[in-house]
Amino acid sequence: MRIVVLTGAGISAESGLSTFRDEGGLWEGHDPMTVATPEAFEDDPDLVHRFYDQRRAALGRVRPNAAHEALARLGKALGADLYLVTQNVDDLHERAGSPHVHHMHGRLRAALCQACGTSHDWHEPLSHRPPCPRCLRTTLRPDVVWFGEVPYGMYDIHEALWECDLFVSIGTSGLVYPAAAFVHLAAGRTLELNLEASVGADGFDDVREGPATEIVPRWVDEVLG
Ligand code: BJW
Repeated sequence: MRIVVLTGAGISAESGLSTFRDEGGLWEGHDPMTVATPEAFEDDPDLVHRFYDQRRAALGRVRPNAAHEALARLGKALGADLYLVTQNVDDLHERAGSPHVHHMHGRLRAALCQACGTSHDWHEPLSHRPPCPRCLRTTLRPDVVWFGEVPYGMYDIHEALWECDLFVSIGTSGLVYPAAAFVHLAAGRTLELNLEASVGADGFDDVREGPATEIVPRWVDEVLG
């Protein structure tokens, strides 16, 4: 059985990382959505760098939870039959042991040089404008996908959706496209796992509600029999 799993901020919530739109999602009094745009970066790069530096630093203080671990178990059992795509820029799937993770909205632990286009693994702050290790210009930005930019690897995702027997969406509000439309592109059955049904829940064949650390391991156990 070929399965595509899409994850969103809700899967990392119980690890201690804030979601974007749930209560308490404010950052320094800003709606996080207002800093996740190229225009915000152009207008106030210090503010945007600070936002991402804080989130990158927070990764060192959190750990994968039972939901990430269950998906890693599924990935090891299914091999190429599991396509795991995440909107999250954290690295908790990798740290839980998932063999392949497609980060459609980029990664916090990567910096993209706007001058030479190179993406570098990056664990340090960017606020102090370090030089690009390749071209030495001080033009690094977080290698994440902001509104108005094209998510990474869309062709591969579409291909996986067209060929899947099951599409499972975990912990995402269904408010951000193109991820919100994946349910309509999936060839197979569709299942939503969320703390509470999302705005797009009507588009799924089945919906299960509850915290990810409970409902994801339960679903994985069912799949693995
Ligand atoms: C739990 C839980 C627990 C909590 N257990 N669950 C069509 C129609 C309308 C608009 C558009 C459209 N197509 C494109 C657009 C424009 C735009 C868009 O979608 N705008 C909307 C606001 C309307 N989209 C874009 O600009 C995208 N680009 C694009 O479309 O390019 C064109 C193109 C596409 C494809 C091919 C060719 C061309 C880019 C979108 C980039 C989004 N970037 C961000 C920031 C990334 C960097 C960063 O992290 O800072 O991505 S925004 C932010 O939202 C982030 C997230 O990945 C994304 C989704 O958020 P998510 O994960 O759903 O989090 P929340 O907070 O919204 O929800 C949390 C959920 O968890 C809730 O449901 C809770 O219930 C649940 N939960 N605790 C289980 N314990």
